[in-house]
Amino acid sequence: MTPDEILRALYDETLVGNGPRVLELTHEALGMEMEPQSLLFDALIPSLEEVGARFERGDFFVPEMLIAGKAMAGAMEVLRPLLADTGVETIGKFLMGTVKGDVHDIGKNLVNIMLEGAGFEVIDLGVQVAPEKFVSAIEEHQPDIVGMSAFLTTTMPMFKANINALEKAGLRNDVIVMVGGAPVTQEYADAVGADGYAADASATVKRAKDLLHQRRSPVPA
Ligand code: B12
Repeated sequence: MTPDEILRALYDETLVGNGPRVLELTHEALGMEMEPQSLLFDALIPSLEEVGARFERGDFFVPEMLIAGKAMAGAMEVLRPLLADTGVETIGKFLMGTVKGDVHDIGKNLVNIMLEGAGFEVIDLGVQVAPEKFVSAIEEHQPDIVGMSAFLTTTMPMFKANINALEKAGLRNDVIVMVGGAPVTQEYADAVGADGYAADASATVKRAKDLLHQRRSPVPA
């Protein structure tokens, strides 16, 4: 197969949730020295976008979304070490979780991989993370940045609930809060009082580094 044929097949097989074939194609692509980033951005992510579009049109239902998500997650496990292993020094601690009520974790996991690749130590609290859990994990791990992921318009309000919980626990000024996820916008992030927002994993890395830099070397008054 040519690289273009592999990308096309990865897209198609992810779309129909054929996990074993997606894994095979991923290994085949890496064997041909194709870039892991290309597999992600030229096949796997566009395929999940199409899954979402079909779900919205009523052509796909939850089971189709689920198997497509699983197929992508399988490929990501193979790609993870290649994307994250850059041997760079630790530049900061990032605590990450998907908010309460929300089980979407593929976007969050991708952000984690990129952050690790950029030198962040990432502590992943998983999905359905309640405000109390964010609070206790901040107390335990003392991260520089807390990331909250939400993929549903109905769970986005948890950002505000989490931030309120941090305020109540007296922790709000100790951490930088970043929010993200498919339906989240910069306006929404501003409205809930987050310090940062980013639309994708590479923008998250850049924004996280900028925010950390600002925090560590504040502009003199
Ligand atoms: C796969 C999937 C599922 C899987 C999730 C599997 C998993 N382990 O994650 C399953 C089947 C479980 C699922 C369930 C549901 N889903 Co769903 N799902 C999707 C789908 C198709 C893909 C999501 C995804 O992983 N995308 C791939 C990643 C890479 O997305 P990404 O946005 O590019 O990620 C980047 C950014 O968001 C950002 N980012 C992410 N997190 C963070 C965090 C921080 C801090 C920062 C800075 C940045 C950041 O960086 C990421 C990487 O570049 C989307 C469609 C879509 N277009 O999003 C629907 C979608 C999100 N789901 C939707 C719905 C409605 C549901 C259900 C309610 C369906 C139902 N009736 O049960 C349930 C809810 C379950 C729950 N309580 O959470 C809707 C949400 C609509 C809305 N606006 O609220 C969508 C948009 C589909 C649609 N078009 O209607 N879903």
